[in-house]
Amino acid sequence: MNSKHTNWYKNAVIYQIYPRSFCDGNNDGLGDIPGIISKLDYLKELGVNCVWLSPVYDSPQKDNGYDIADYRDIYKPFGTLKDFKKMLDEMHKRGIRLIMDLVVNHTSSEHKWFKEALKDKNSPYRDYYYIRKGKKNGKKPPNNWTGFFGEGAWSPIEGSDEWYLHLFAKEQPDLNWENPKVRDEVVDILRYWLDMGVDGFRCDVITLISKKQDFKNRFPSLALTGKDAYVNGPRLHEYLHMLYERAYKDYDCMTVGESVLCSLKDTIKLVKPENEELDMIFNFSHTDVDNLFGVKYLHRKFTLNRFRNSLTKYQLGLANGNGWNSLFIENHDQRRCVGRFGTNDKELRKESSKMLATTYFLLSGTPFIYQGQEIGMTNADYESIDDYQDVELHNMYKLTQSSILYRTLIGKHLFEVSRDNARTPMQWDDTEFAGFSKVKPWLRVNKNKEFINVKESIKDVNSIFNYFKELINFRKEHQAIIDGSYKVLHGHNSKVYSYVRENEKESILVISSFSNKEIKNPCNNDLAGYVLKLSNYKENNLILKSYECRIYVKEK
Ligand code: TEU
Repeated sequence: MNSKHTNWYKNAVIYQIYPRSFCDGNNDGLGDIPGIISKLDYLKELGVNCVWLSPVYDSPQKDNGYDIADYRDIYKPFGTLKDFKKMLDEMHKRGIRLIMDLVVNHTSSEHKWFKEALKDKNSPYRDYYYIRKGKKNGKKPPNNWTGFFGEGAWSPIEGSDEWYLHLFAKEQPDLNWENPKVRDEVVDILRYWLDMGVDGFRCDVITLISKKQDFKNRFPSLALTGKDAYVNGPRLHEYLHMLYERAYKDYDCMTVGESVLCSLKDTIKLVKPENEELDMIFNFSHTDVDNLFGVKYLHRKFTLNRFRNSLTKYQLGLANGNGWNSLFIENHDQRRCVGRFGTNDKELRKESSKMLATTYFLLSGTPFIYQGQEIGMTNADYESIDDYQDVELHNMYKLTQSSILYRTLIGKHLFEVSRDNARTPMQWDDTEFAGFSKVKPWLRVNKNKEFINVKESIKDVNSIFNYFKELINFRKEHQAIIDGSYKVLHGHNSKVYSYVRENEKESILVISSFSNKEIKNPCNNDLAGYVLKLSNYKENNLILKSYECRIYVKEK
C-alpha cells in the first residue's frame, strides 16, 4: 500500500454535529458555523477528537443540506468559507479533526449542472443525470422504481416527454456516475476540501451510486421497488477504489460510507483494507432490529437477542483484518436512543443512557456520538404535524392521508420514528430557547430543556455528560478496546448483554442490563481477578439493578 494513511480513526471518538440544530451564533433561529466555533471548548471538554459535520454546503435546504447546490461554497445562513476555515483551524488547534459530509449520489435540483441539463437538450450536463423518455408517450415514468421518501423514483420534466431519476426527494436528482466527467467532478471536490485541510468524509448513501443500466421494471415491493438495481450496483467497488486512488490515498484522511441494506459480505468488500475503498461503513442492521425488512415504519418489538446477534455478527465478521466497524446508536436520521432498545426515557433516563453508551462504546470500532446524546436528549414532544419540518415525514404523512393501506401499515408509528426527533435544537440551558438561540428556532425546542441541558449536565457529577467523559477517557487508556478480541458471554440471556474485549495485556468485561427490573447478574461466576472500573450505579452487588452497567478490567 502506498498511501499517506496513519489510520488515526482507530483512536478517534467522533461527534456528529447537525449544524441547523447545534448552536445559533447570529440569532436568526438557525444554527451556524460561528455557533459551532463558540462550542469547541465544550467538545474539547467532552474529550472527542473528531467532528463529523452534516452538510454545510450551499443548498436550498429541501433536505436540510443533503441537497447541494454548490459543493465549493457554504450555505450563507451558516456562514462563509472564511468562517469555515476559521472553524477548521480552531478545531485543529484543539486536536479535533473534521470530517465533512459528502453527498454525491445526488445534487440539488438547484445545482447549476441540473439547471443547465434542463435548459438545453445538447448541454454536456444532460448526461450528468439520468434523464429518460417516459412510457406512454412520456405520460408514465420510464420504470416502476420507487425511492426512499415514499415517492416514485422519477419526476417528469415539464414541457417534455422525459423524466429524471431521484432516489430521494424530487429536488435531489441522482448523478450519473457512468459518465466519467461526473467522476472527475467528484474527485475535484474531494481534493478541494482535502487541500483545505479537512480530515475525511462521511459519504452519504454511497452504496447507491452505481445503477444497473437496464432501467427495467422490477418486482413491485412496498418499500424500494428496484433496490436490486440501485443498491450495491455493478460498478460500486470500481468507483470507490477510483476515489481512493485519485484522492484519498494522497492525504492522511479517513472515510466512513453510509450503506443501505448491506450484508456482511458486502460490508467486507467495502472495508477490507486491501480493497482500498472505505475505512468503515455505517451499517444499520442493529438499528433495524425493531423494524421489519429495514423499513422503520414497520415496527416490531425490540429483543436483546436480535440486537446482540446483529452487533456480534459484525464484530466477529470484521475481525482478523476483514475491516473496521463504526459504532453508533444515534444520528440525525434515527430517533433518540434513550427510550429505544428496551430502555426508559423517563424516570430511568440517566441509567438507560449510560448503559446504552457503555454497551456500544467499548465494542471494536470507532464510536460516534450524535449531538445531544451525551446529555440524554429525548425524542421531540410535538403534538401537531405542523411542528414537524422533515421532507420525509411530510411525504409519508401525505401517503398515509391518501391511502388506507399506508395508513394502516405505517400510520401508527409515523411520528415515533420521525427524523425530527433527533433534530430538535441542542439544549444548552433552561432558558426559553434552550440557549440554542435568542429567537424562536427553526424547529421547536423540547420542553424538557428545563432539566435536560448542558449547563445542568456539566454541574452534576453524576450526569450522563460526565459519564461520557469517563467512558472516553477509559477508552483512551485501554488498548484492548482498540485491538482486543471480542467474545460474548451468556449469549442467550435475554436481559443482559455481556462481552469481553481482550488483548495480551488485559481483559475488559462489559455487563449491561437491558431490564427495567432487578435481575441476577449472569456473570457472577466470571468475575475472578477482575476489578470494577466504571458503573452507572454507586453500589454494585450480586443483583443487577434496572439498566445497570459495569466495566471490569483484569490485568494479565
Ligand atoms: O440517508 C439515507 C437513508 O438511507 C435515509 O434516507 C434513510 O432511509 C431514512 O433517513 C430513514 O429514515 C442519508 C442522509 O443521512 C439523510 O439525512 C438524507 O436525507 C439522505 O441520505 C439523502 O441524502
